[in-house]
Amino acid sequence: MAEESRNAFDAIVVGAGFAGMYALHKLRGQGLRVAVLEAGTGVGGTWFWNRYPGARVDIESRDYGYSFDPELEREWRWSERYSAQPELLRYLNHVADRYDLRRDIRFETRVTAARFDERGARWNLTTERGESFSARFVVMATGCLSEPKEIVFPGADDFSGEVYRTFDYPEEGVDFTGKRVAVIGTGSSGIQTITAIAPECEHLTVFQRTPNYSVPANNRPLGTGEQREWDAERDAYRARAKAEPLAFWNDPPERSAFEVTPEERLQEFERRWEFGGFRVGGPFTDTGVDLAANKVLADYAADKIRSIVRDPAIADRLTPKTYPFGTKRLCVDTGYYEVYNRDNVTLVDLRATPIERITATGIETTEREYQVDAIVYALGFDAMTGTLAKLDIRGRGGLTLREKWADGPDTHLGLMIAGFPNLFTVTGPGSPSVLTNMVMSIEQHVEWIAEAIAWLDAHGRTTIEATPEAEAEWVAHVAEVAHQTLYPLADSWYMGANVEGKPRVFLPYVGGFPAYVEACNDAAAEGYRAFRVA
Ligand code: N01
Repeated sequence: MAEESRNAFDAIVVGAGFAGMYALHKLRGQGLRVAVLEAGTGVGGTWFWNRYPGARVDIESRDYGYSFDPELEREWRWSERYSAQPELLRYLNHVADRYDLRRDIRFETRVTAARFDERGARWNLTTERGESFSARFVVMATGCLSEPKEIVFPGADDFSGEVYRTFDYPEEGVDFTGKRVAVIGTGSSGIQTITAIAPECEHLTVFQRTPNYSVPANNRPLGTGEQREWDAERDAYRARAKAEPLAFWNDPPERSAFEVTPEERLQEFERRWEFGGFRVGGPFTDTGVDLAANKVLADYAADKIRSIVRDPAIADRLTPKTYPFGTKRLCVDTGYYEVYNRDNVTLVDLRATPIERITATGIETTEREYQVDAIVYALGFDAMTGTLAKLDIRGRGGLTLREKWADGPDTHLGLMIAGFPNLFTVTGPGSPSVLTNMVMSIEQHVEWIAEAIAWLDAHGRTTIEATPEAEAEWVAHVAEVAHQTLYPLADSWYMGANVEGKPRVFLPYVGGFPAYVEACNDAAAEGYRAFRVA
């Protein structure tokens, strides 16, 4: 068979993480000829790449697994309340085996370009190795946090020691015993890395530009009894979770912070802190939308930092002051602040003393040089749009996605883009994605996409794409609901503010999972009127 027909598919899925794996399973089950193109050597997406020490999910294991097959849920046993990266990767490999996914996944196949051929109504894809593929449908399952930020420090290439990035940390791990190590960046990846490696380094120097709020995970082993109880109530639990804005049960607040006495407020904060995780972030109905309510929560968190960190000057440096609580992604930790009570850990405040350059032997700030043997960069990602904009994706008239999104990512429902027919994005900008349980959002997207494809075929249609009008309306709605919250006040990756030159646009949809699902279901129920179907 010629390469042309061998590599011609009904649908090509890009990426073999949670989203791509389910898209393959779902579309293949619908009778389509599907291939998944994956840059890595294995399945797992985020959990394949991010193997840094301490990497662990921040949503409880009970929620962070597929729900599409109750049998899969019943047969898998998580060992901890919050799963660590190796266990998540084992789970995803188990899923790949259980549904025989690997036979349709091409590993080490990095897509570099996708062009829409208007006459043939097909997408032509090219890979880094120069292979060509074509398909009627393309499902971009490329993840929200998959394009790491560049290392921009002058002299970075001159460093003669070891260099690591949290994003593509060595699979075999690194032994830092007896070494002086620097970590730059204190987001979730930095915080988990710092907590994990501090005890083993001879000395650890943390370079912090903006402190993050971090709350305890209160992680613990899970008993089989507990998991059997979950099995019994599984259907009701999943239904309840999907009715929540975050698509997981987060003990939603019922009262305003000012409807209760200060003592009751403190009690509620403490109850949530003891429980751990994201529940700390939503104790009252108004902490996410009202600055005064937010401040009482921020003050409580600052007190907690002061109560843990013995040196008041370090505690102060670790306390966020430039944005409301929860408007940057909350970190969920296991002993993070305690790290700063160790004698072998130094915290450098880069706002006070910025990095001037990396030297052959260390990191030079405006104050002094820190000699280190290894640097771990935890600088974050060009989130939600970076991976897609980096690819050479061309739709109708040769328009590139990069050009189309120059002022911000326009999509309808985070699923489709006007001018890019039959190209679907899973958890794209404008979808709730990173503000929800990603796995539930992924399942909902994949199911919507599969249904749209089935509808097209059943109605003898060839292409579907968002209309510019529907797209403009959705983009305005996404911005409107974001601006009803405090989120836009932070220079976060949610706002695109962590990447120089990126438009300042709130990227995910904050209106909540149920409202979003309703919008998607309505779009399908009304015969895809908000889409151009041909
Ligand atoms: O990235 P980040 P991340 N000079 O962008 C600093 C998910 N996740 O990989 O805030 C100096 O949060 C930057 O400083 P600033 C989760 O959704 C989940 O840690 O820009 N510093 C910041 O401190 C998370 O939110 C899990 O001032 C620079 C850090 O680098 C998302 O992934 C675990 C700098 C980047 O933090 C991203 O997290 C890990 C510079 N030039 C990740 N550039 C869990 O499930 C950047 N920084 C628990």
